[in-house]
Amino acid sequence: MGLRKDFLWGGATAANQCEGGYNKGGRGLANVDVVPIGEDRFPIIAGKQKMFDFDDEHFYPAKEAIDMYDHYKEDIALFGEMGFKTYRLSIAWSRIFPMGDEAEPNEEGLQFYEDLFKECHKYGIEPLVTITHFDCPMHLIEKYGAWRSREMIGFYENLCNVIFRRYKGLVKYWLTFNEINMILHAPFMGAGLYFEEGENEEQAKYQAAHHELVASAIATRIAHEVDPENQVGCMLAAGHYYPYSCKPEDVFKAQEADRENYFFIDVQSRGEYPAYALKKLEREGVTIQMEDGDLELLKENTVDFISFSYYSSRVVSTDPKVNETTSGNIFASVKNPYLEVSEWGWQIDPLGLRTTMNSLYDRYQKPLFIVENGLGAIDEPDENGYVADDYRIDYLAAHLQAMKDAVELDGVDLMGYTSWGCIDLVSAGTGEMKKRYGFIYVDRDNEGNGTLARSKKKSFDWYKKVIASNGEDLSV
Ligand code: P53
Repeated sequence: MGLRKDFLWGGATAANQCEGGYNKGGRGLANVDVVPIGEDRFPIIAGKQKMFDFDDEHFYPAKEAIDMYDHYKEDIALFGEMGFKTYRLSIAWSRIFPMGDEAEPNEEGLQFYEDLFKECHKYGIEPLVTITHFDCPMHLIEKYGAWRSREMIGFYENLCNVIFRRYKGLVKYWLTFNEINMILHAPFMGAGLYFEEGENEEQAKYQAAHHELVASAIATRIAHEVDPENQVGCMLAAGHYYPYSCKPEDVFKAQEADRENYFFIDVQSRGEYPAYALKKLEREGVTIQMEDGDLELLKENTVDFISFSYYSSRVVSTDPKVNETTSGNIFASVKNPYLEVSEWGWQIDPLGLRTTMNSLYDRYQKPLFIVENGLGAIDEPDENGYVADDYRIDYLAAHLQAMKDAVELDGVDLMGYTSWGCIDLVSAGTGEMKKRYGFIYVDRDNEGNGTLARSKKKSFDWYKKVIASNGEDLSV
């Protein structure tokens, strides 16, 4: 028993949260560059407040981030030292196509990732590549309105054609859209959507979602054509919804809340729009414009595996008196009285991971891949940059135990586990550096001060031992 012999242990990052070098190597400007830290961040990522370029009043953490653009060799060496079998990263679209709609790609951007992938292979690390992790070239937003436009499908297809061919033999695991359901919760960050006054937001979001779903199916088709070795996954911001009580209305509301997110994966994995979604969209007056052939494309090009992020379970209630919600999370949730919360108010629920894995496996019966999980916490380094992060080890050990239970006791087929932010990076939700997830500490603060020096935390050696024992030894 136990985990697969070839279990893919590793860590995950996203280009915009770690690379920096926002204008290096011919890279173009993207939505993720212009989201600042501070109180305006949320309305901006939600598409309610317009920020299409830098201004002088704000600090934009993604511009330099942790400068992995210039440190990737050192960072990948540290991943290798921990024994990573895989490293999940994303490609910055605007490094490959700076505007997004050019005919020819930017060679310097292509070369950057080629070098990076080769560096991974030096250590026996298999890259797991997210094609878009929240990023969209600004030019595509300004000229076409981002994913609300059908033309985006063609631009994304060009990107896929280029990268699948160029990286054939170097990359075989691909994810099409990071947390595709984020389009509903943070539409500017998730899909470049900024809403004009009076626009029907639901209509725009679901139309954009349709374009992403078609683009994802096309990507899957091309990936398989270019190299039969390629395996493509979807990516869901997962987290099972619990009813606050056993009141039937609460139970039904929890099912509806789950379906709002499953909708995307139902299309990507089963290849068709689920009946409940069609009915709901019809009731809400949302009409999705489709073209001939879209439904066939979706049906014929479903994903090979189901990947997802898991940080927390969620709770819903129909009782207006139950209104205490958790803070600090894009996914609003009723507070669960049985759970502890992180310093950012995220509820900590290892068993919820097992429940979530079972729900996904029951529903799709395809291999699962946990591509994000972890604890965002404040670290206090000593003068050598060492952090005794037992709280992080506790969180991860409990989640890995729940993950193993899902595999060993429930029979879920699991390909791998990549913990989020294996090296400290910029938070997507808040733009902070202070919210750290890594095994590797990076000397940089919320204002951009610091030497960018990397140092190992206590969890570094712990995770190395976990990987060496293929998850058998979770002890400190
Ligand atoms: P941060 C919210 C809820 C679930 C997943 O989040 C989320 C978010 C965004 O805040 O996003 C994923 O950095 C995402 C990563 C992100 C990570 O969760 O806000 O894929 O880019 O960094 C953690 O703590």
